[in-house]
Amino acid sequence: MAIKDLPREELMHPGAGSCPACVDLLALRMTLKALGPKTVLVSPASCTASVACGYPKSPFGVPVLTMAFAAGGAAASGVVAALNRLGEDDVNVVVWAGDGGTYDIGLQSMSGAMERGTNYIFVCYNNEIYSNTGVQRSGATPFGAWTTTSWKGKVEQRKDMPAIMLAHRLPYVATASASYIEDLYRKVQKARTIKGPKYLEFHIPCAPGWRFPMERTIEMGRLAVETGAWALFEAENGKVEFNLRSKQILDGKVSRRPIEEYLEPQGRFAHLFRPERDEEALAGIRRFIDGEWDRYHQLATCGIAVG
Ligand SMILES: Cc1ncc(C[n+]2csc(CCOP(=O)(O)OP(=O)(O)O)c2C)c(N)n1
Ligand code: SF4
Repeated sequence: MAIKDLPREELMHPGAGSCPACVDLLALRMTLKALGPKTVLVSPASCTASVACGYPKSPFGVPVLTMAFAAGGAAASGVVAALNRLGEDDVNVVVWAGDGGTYDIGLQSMSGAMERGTNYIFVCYNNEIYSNTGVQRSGATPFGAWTTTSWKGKVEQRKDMPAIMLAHRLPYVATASASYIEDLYRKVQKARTIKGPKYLEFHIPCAPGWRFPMERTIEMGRLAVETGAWALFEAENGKVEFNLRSKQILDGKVSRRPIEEYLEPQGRFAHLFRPERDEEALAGIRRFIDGEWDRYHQLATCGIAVG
């Protein structure tokens, strides 16, 4: 679907108290367009929750349950159980959590809800940091990135949460990016039609947290995909298919752009380039991304059995 054909109805209204150019809220606005008004949002502590709970100025046109940081999956289980009791079987229940609320503190309640087969969509908007509390590292922060708790650059690699979700044998797992909004919209629409637990993860460049000019936000998301730092794929019943540019890279039709094109414009990686280039760290990042693409080849060939 082209952007001009998206539904006109807005379920997120102007005046939201996020940073200017925040694509977390762009992705959420598009998600609500794809799901429609019969949707309940569960929002664990995060930037989104801060925007949601500024009563009476909440911008959302759907009910929002702001929730304790760790409890996204558990709260969604409760909402789904209540709706079932009421006989309401056409309401979308969506957790909208940051990477902190997904990869780290929210992991056990999300994993439990997935394992119980809860009929809901868990969206991780991954800005690769705890942004709401001032840019701390998370399990999704990439190697080498500056944060206030990794001020010499993070020394660990990020977790692979989509793979952890694939190992839960979910009927639908997909990654997307706020910079490829039609693809993101399509994946939300697909998740809506599938019964059971669905996991979506959206790549969300964050200008203040990653330290780049806000007008480059969409470009930064595209560079992540074009350099292979972020991959777009979806897995229905364990069968993995890569999408758009990521598919072209996987099929060998285009090459990945040099990773430096993505890293260098971001202040969080400035120490890798100035006062002089840290060739060892950059080579480590290149090796890691190469390894990720070797695994993507295997995933696309073998998939994950669901049963
Ligand atoms: C148990 C608990 N610890 C810490 C906090 C403080 N806190 C609120 S939001 C937040 C960061 C959330 O990070 P993330 O989930 O990545 O979302 P983002 O802020 O990036 O939108 C933290 C640490 C909290 N609310 N509850
Ligand atoms: S800190 Fe980042 S994720 Fe949070 S509101 Fe600002 S731009 Fe959005």
